[in-house]
Amino acid sequence: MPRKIILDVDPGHDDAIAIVLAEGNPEIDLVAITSVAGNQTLPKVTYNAMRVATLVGSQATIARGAEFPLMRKQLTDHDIIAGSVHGVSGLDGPVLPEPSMELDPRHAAQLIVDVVMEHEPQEITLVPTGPLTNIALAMRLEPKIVERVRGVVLMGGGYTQGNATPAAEFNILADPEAAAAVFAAEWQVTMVGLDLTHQAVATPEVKERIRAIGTPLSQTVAEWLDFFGGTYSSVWKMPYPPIHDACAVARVINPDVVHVEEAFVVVETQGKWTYGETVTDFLGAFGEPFNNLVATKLHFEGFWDLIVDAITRIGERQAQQSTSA
Ligand code: PIR
Ligand code: CA
Repeated sequence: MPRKIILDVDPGHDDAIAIVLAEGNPEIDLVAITSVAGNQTLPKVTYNAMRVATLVGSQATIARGAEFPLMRKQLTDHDIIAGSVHGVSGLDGPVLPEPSMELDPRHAAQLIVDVVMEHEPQEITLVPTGPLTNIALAMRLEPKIVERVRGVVLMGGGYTQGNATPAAEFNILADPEAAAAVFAAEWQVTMVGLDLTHQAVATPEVKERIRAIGTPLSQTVAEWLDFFGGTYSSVWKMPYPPIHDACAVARVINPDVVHVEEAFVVVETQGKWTYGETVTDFLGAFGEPFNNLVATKLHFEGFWDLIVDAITRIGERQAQQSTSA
């Protein structure tokens, strides 16, 4: 039985690749896609989510979520909105199809609640790859979702580094109070943070493998990697771009690809210099119960095999549909 997930995203090049992976992998049933302001404004990321869903022929229900963080001021283009990383559209690069579906009329938080409550206990896994505003809102709207979901496997945080500040990763800093609530709740949160995702880099060999698939989708993904790689090397001085968000989906598909360790994780919401830091205690120094799984080691080849396989399968599906049409 494929694992049913809700992807909560702010696309974003790596969010887009997370959607491709979720849609193309047979172990995943992508039930819904929800949008949240993060890498770009809510209208832009919602539009991007719909365009990517159209590109891959997704049947997922799509809903628009939170426009602003719960408490803090929204990060602006100056300190983020990752205009510098993802471009003005949030997903600059190749031309994408216009959305072929309608948005669900519900708010993302309501859709998350409805989907979780309509399914059996432990059937739905939440996979957030943007700020955690929608997830926090959904928890407050219907606290029963906390024990009903199978877990939350999120891209965000880090235990040795930040990227938005020296201490804080972007998705957490974008809405630290929402993140604090999500980490503190009594569900199993798997933190797939920067220490893990910085291992998931698109090297020239990887890009060549993807281009060689030779489908329109593989070309689009390769161009995303080119764009993201360009901004990563100019803004971050990193030679190759890390495909953060796809790592969370990969963890759900195959736990062996993303190794985790138990820890206590808490989000700092008071610190002047450390606001948004995911403080991670692997050794029990705080004497708190280990409430989280924290991703530490990526199986690099296994990860890219999953991506290549997903792109290939979507291509085969689309080729079949165009010959039978
Ligand atoms: C990536 C992101 C934000 C800023 C940079 N520099 C790079 C987005 C990604 O979509 C991912 O979810 C997370 N935030 C990584 O910090
Ligand atoms: Ca993201």
